[in-house]
Amino acid sequence: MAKVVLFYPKLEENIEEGQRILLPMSILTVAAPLAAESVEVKIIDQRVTDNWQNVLMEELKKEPLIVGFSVLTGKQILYALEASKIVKENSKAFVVWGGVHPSLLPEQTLKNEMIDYLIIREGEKSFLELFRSLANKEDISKIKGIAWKDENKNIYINAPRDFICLDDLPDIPYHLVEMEKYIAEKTYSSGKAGREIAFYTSRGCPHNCAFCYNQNFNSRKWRGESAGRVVARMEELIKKFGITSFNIQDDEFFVDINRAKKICQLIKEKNIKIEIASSCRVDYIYYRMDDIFLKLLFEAGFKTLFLGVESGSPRIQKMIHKNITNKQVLIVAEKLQRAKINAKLFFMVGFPTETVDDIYKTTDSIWQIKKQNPYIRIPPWRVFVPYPGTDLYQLSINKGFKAPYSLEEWAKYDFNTVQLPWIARKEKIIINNVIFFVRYLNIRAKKLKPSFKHLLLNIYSASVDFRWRYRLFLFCPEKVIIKLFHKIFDLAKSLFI
Ligand code: B12
Ligand code: SF4
Repeated sequence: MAKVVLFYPKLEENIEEGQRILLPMSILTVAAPLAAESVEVKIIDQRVTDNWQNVLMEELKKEPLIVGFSVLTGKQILYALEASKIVKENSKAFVVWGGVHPSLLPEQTLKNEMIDYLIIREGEKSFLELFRSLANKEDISKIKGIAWKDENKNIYINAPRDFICLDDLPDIPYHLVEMEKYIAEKTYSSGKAGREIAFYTSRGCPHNCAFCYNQNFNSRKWRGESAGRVVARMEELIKKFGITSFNIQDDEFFVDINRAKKICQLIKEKNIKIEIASSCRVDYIYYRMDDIFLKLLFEAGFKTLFLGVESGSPRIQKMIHKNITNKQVLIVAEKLQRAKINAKLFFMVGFPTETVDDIYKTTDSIWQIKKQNPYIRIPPWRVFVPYPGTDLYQLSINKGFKAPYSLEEWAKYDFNTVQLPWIARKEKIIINNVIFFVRYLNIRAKKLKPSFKHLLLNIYSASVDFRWRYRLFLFCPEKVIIKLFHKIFDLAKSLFI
């Protein structure tokens, strides 16, 4: 029978030693229905495959019917294009792209001559049907959720497919990947030794954040797997791979609060000892979770929650439809502290129309939160990148942002290269300095081993408090010295350890 190769392209040029690599769930789940029908599937994850070109070439010799690629906006397009070119030049296989980027910009993506077909949005059913039709040389014009082009390069986008019921999906064929490559030996939440894996229990999100792909990709529709099945899948991973920690990657795990409660109760009833980290909206904790619920969460293993705060400026919060307030964030931080649940608060900067004053409102809000709970972690701010299909993408264009016009241009697109015309030189300096100094706010939240370096870091981080308290981010001459200091220590470490 015809065979299929599924390729997960790199996301960035270099993968650092010890860097966490998450399961390529997008292609594993697409492989599931094929594997259930005994179709031979080979997964190549470029991030973990040495000599991936040779591996791909070997697979092409076996004449697969399709080579499928999973593609997010940004650098992944570049690597997907490189590998698609190899497929086109060395085989007769059809090249099929799926994932967020092709789903958001199907016409522009399909114009590229390396690509034959696209799967738009969820891929499990559409890809299986496309595979069957191509294998049997049948008509594809009625397959829902795909895009294709004829000999004259006319592009056709078929009718969309309804969302899939997650409980109907076949088991994930973990045997198709080398699981050890995706099991982290430290938990993301507590940093303790363990065996952690990325885990998915739902898709989509009903909220309307103006920068988020959910507005378009999931049409703001949330779909959850039933509690029983979630816990059964956790037990399978614990049994087969010795997993002790689950890093939930759902867009929003807690949309159905009763399901979340049931999952926790099941974990407790079955006496499953695990750690869990997941994202959660601030307002969910504020309105829906009392101390009893948070105690249940903690007891079930939820030791860390990731909260998207994004901005401390009420104007920006409103503009991005975040629907939360700084007061809620403070109360939630306190609630989580009481429940002994760690919180990581995520912020973004560089929104269109954002001013220096808005940025300072965010630094003020971080300072308030840290004063109340120094153990709250604030990862470096992310710089806003306009993604197609979102409200802010259109606003960004209106404000002078030049959108990429081809797939090749999108391939160069990431937060390091995107030029946001509304960020003037002064804002840029402030943003870079805030991103640099945010790590020193976290130092006291870490339990560091005593050492000379950490003594100095502790002393220095105390002085950084001044910057946060008095908004001193424009002129930071000591940054150069600190960077040098870090370099010297890293060099000394590499020479003597
Ligand atoms: C895990 C994750 C990562 C991982 C990488 C993924 C991995 N496997 O290692 C890490 C942490 C490295 C990461 C990095 C980034 N990510 Co990310 N990430 C996610 C996350 C949380 C889960 C992805 C996932 O596995 N989903 C589950 C699978 C089942 O869904 P799926 O991938 O959509 O796949 C389905 C369909 O798309 C389709 N499909 C997908 N691929 C294919 C391939 C074929 C052949 C077929 C037929 C079908 C198909 O079928 C699948 C099943 O139905 C998503 C949000 C989310 N919950 O999905 C964000 C998300 C994908 N990330 C996003 C972003 C923005 C980033 C970053 C750019 C962030 C940043 N500023 O650094 C970076 C860099 C990525 C890049 N382009 O360079 C955006 C994507 C926006 C976009 N336009 O592409 C998302 C949607 C988050 C968001 N809310 O904005 N990310
Ligand atoms: S709550 Fe999170 S997942 Fe939902 S729309 Fe907002 S950013 Fe996206």
